[in-house]
Amino acid sequence: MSYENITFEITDGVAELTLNRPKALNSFTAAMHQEVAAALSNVDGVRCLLLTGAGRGFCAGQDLSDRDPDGEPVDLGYTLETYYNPLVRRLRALPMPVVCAVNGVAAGAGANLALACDIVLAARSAKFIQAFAKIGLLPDSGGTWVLPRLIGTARATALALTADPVSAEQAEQWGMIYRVINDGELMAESRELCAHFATQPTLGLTAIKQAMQVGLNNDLDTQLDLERDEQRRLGQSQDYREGVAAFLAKRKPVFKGQ
Ligand code: T3D
Repeated sequence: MSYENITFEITDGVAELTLNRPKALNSFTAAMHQEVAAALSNVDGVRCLLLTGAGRGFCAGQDLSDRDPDGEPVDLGYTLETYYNPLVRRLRALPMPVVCAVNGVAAGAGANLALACDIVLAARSAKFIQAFAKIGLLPDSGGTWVLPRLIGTARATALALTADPVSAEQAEQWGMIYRVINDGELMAESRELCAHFATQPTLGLTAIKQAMQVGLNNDLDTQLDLERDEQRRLGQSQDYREGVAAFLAKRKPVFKGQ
């Protein structure tokens, strides 16, 4: 499939998806949503996904020029149900680590899509803005769920109410993202991390991602049972055998993701 609003390439087990409407800070139109959804349904054999944006921004959320304030009100519940919610669910359910390289401003749904990824790296000049309050909306794309969990209710509520920008450095200090990287090094470091994941035991990485996602909402007994069941399953994998064999033989493991 050819794309007009994104670029999507798979190389050596790493899929790189770039939001590519830089003139509008990669804000989402229905067409871009459809292309992202198509790309994310085409990831068989992929062992890591890298999500980033073209140009100076990562993503400014919904393209507001698609909304006509003088016309009939659009059913925003419909657009969330049709586009944003499935995208958040898909990113979290993908069976491989999803790394987000936030190359510039991430605003509105753009900020929360970044936070839906497993690992968020951000350029030092990037910022995160819960822009919704400025146009009379509330944070969507999982913002009201993920933000309090990452940075606590006090900061999450204040950011949502004020739409204050948060610098990448502040986001790292608060635990909202994993790491800040100098602007010129962001893509090389993000690609290096993804290339590393593509050589790792993918079944185990998927289990880690999924256990972490449910862990915060489970009680300890439920989570201990889950760890037991997953460890039992992973103990049957080829990659587990390979990891132990390589350790004992003092050689580098060759993981196949099986
Ligand atoms: O509608 C639904 O379906 C419901 C779902 C909603 C989800 C949402 O995401 S709602 C929130 C929508 N997003 C926003 O409210 C953010 C709007 N943008 C901004 O506040 C600012 O652009 C930024 C803070 C992100 C960046 O500011 P700055 O000063 O760095 O850049 P700029 O000059 O404002 O923007 C550069 C260009 O991108 C500019 O176009 P121009 O003048 O050069 O032709 C600007 O209009 C365009 N742009 C930026 N954001 C959007 C956009 N165009 C359309 N939609 C945008 N969201």
